[in-house]
Amino acid sequence: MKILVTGADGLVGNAFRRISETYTEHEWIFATSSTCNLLIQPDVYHMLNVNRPDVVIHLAAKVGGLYMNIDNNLEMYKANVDINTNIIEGCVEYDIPKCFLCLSTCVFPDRSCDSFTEEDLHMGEPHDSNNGYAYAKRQAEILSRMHMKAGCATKFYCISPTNMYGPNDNFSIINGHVIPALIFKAYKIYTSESESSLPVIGSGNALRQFMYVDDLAEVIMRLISYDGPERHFIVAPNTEHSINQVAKMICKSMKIHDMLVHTPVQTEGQRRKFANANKLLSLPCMDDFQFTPVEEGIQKTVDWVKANGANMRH
Ligand code: GFB
Repeated sequence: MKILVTGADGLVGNAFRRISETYTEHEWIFATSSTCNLLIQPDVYHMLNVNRPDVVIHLAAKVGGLYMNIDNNLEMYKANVDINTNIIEGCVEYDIPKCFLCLSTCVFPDRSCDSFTEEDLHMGEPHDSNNGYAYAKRQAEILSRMHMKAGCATKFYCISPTNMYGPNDNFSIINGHVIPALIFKAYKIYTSESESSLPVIGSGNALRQFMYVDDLAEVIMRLISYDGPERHFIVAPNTEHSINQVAKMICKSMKIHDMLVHTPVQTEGQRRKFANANKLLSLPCMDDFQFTPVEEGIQKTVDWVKANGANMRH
């Protein structure tokens, strides 16, 4: 198959560059912001028309952690609606057989009491800290579903991963997600050989399901030949960790003092957002699949940072 990956310079995009070395039977096209500006519709149409892939894995997005979203909800909404609409309309225009759209578990209704499944996607307001990003991702699910109802040739699948981390992440302390941000802070302590404590924003009691990014690439490759009736899959391990627990794991992996200092903050976002991935995990193609334990994923990421510290995005 000819597989076109958008957002190929990002966290998940680089995981597909790695996994392409295993899935050599496919022809891979890696699209980045420098090869195609997804905000410009004619450029997107040209890319799809020239390449005519069998599958589009659409990963590109304007994305960031809690504190980036809070201050940029309008931009996050507008940019992601435009990017997703151009890709979806382009796939329909050129009858691209399959397209995987990457959503996120943060787009689901803000319900920290119990868990949610794919069917809950539109059943309530998302958390206000990231409603721009959330509604833009929900729009992609709606637009693709309506095109399929209208009889387009493209089969669209929505993939909702939980919080991810790994090599090639955005390690920005301001815009990054919690694990890369904490790893960057720990790396600065490690390189300065100081005894300082690791700064954690807020109480650190929020709970999250964390997934090592290569696991998502493996899951999507297992779904690439899926031909069943389902169109939306949550991808998440059934385990939750508090921010304080992962902060301690980061200190251990970085071999620095595991003392944390908590900085007071306006909001810590959602206290919990437990996503139920049983629909995916019940598929035969997932029989022998194991998620990477968080301790192991964090160690791999810390080792990557120690080896690539100078070039990492931050
Ligand atoms: O990963 P994160 O930025 O995003 O934050 P969300 C997770 C939790 O970590 C919050 C706490 O409770 C933060 O208060 N935290 C502690 C920190 N220290 C830090 C730090 O140094 N940096 C950051 N960033 N957090 C995002 C959504 O929500 O989830 C995005 O805003 C995206 O749209 C992503 O979908 C998956 O998990 O709260």
